[in-house]
Amino acid sequence: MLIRTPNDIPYSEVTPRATWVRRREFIKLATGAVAGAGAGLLLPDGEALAQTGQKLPGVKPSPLSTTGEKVNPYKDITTYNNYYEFGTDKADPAQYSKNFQTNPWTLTIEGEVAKRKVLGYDDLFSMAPLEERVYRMRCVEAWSVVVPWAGISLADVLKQVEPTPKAKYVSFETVWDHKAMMGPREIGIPLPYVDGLRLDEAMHPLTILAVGLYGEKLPNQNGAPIRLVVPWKYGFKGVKSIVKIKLVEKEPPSTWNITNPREYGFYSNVNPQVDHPRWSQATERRLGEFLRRKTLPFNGYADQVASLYNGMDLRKFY
Ligand SMILES: Nc1nc2c(c(=O)[nH]1)N[C@H]1C(S)=C(S)[C@@H](COP(=O)(O)O)O[C@H]1N2
Ligand SMILES: [Mo]
Repeated sequence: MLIRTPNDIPYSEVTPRATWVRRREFIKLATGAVAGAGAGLLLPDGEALAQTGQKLPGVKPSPLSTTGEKVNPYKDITTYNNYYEFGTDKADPAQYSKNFQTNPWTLTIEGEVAKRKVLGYDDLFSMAPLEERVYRMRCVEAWSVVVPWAGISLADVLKQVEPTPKAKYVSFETVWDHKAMMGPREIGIPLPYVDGLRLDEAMHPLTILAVGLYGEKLPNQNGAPIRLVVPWKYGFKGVKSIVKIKLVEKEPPSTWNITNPREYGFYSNVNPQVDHPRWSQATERRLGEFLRRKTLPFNGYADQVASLYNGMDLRKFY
């Protein structure tokens, strides 16, 4: 069984955190019941390890990380993307987002809040501790990926703007950079890309604003410099490159719901029992794997989040 390849060495020197995640998973496997040829797959291949080199200092591991699953290689996470503003093929965002400028960046948090804030990129790091959250991510198109995000708790950020009693929902808006991005007619969805959460979903401890992955700043194709991550919902709720967060009274619009309301609802919780009108949601293909996996209710986070939806008919509120 191959444990270490020469390619591991430069990688471990660049990003010790990511290596730690990988090694932890390896140890678990090597000492557990699972063994055999499959174990070699746990280590991403050397090709996968080229990173941006923009290390994020002080990323602390979080107990809210998903354990017991192989983290996908950097290459899977950064070359198979949905970011329609840069093209609708999975390889487009990595290729066409290179000229997108994310520095300087301004994030405005406004609406039903006592303390409206206009934040620069660096201000984010003073709002809440930067944590590594390893999450399973499930796209509505039935593929999934495990990502070691670096991010901050959205709840910590929202508490600081002091939502008013009228605030019931939170809306998120992507930048629309006409110079670097395509237009609505070319990609078939209205822009800027928007989506939202109920306030209690936004305040849930699993919900984060991600600024990095594998211990480094987010690559443009993954939503640099800041994007939403809600691991129990379909991936499209994860608004990328956010410029505005607005607390509002009524359920905010969502790009996919506007585009096709029959296929995409507001809640979009991962639910293997409610099929997409054009395909089953019962199983998924994990990037890098051949056999399909069963999709779990709430993407495996039911213990933490199912109570948010007590008494709701999740077929109606899809
Ligand atoms: N602005 C914007 N955000 C977006 C999208 C998009 O096209 N534009 N695609 C969504 C979809 S469908 C998914 S699955 C995730 C993909 O995130 P990833 O590329 O980091 O895996 O981003 C979501 N956020
Ligand atoms: Mo998606």
